Amino acid sequence: MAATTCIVLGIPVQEGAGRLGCDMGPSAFRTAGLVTELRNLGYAVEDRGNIVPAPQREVRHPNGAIKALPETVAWTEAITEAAYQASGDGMPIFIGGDHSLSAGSMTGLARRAAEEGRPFFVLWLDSHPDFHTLETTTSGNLHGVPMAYATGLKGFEGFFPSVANPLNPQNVCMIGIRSVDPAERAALSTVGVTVYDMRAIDENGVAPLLDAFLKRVAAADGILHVSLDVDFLDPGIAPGVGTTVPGGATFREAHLIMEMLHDSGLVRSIDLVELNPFLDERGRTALLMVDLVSSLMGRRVLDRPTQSYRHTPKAH
Ligand code: EXY
Ligand code: MN
Ligand code: MN
Ligand code: MN
Repeated sequence: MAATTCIVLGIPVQEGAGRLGCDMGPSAFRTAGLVTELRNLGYAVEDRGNIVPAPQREVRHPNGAIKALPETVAWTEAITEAAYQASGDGMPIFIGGDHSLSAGSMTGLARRAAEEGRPFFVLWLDSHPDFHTLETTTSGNLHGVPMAYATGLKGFEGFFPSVANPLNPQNVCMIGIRSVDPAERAALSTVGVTVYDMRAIDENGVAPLLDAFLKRVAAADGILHVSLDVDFLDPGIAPGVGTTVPGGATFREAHLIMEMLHDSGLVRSIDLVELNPFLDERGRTALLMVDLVSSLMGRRVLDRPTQSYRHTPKAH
């Protein structure tokens, strides 16, 4: 089995989301057996507990849509540093927490990739591109900005740390997109992010879309980070998230992506974000996310004995 040590990092942030509840995400992932599942697959696992952002001073932003902005400079710096350190010790698995945490995970990982002299790539599995700046967001919810921030768009100065190693948007592939605001669409059209919306999946299936991207990563000797937002999945199988959008990825589309990622050997880290246990049904969404991680980490379809599938509610 892989010598990789999995470094589990809980980041219980919820201020970036429009609803409370994501701060319970790390606990739900642990309750769903994430660590045990990884150890059963033969990995050494170091659970580093939770990074709990210091109490945030409230700061005001000129964009009136942004409610009292938690002081995200200190918050993001803490996550960035933890991500940088963890990526030097093994495979970081960031368990959130809302998607604003990826502003820190991606910038910390990008710093590590830059030090290794290798290009940094991101596979973004989400119904949203999260490509707003603090000036364009109309909701004021910071989980809608991390990719714009990490790729170095302007409009974050003074409210987020400056980005030392901006992510090249041409090294980003988004799959599952089906909810985009006009400002995001305009910004995305100019920077070269590869965006596969749900129709691209409907017409092609996930395999050729992902295969083309993985070939680019491999050809560039790149380092790949996966950012998996629960709302990538269809709400029918993953209700435990505050921003559900109908028409999402099926169970098998999601697992096929994870199995292909494992086979590629390119993945160095993953974010598991936006799980909201308060909206879930008996841990069903957390269990599905852990099941997807098992596929990412090497469990094969044929390794699924009858009792292993824990997501179907007991028939009686
Ligand atoms: N684009 C909308 C906004 O900016 O509020 C919705 C963002 C949802 C973000 C979730 C984490 O993916
Ligand atoms: Mn997201
Ligand atoms: Mn989303
Ligand atoms: Mn049967």
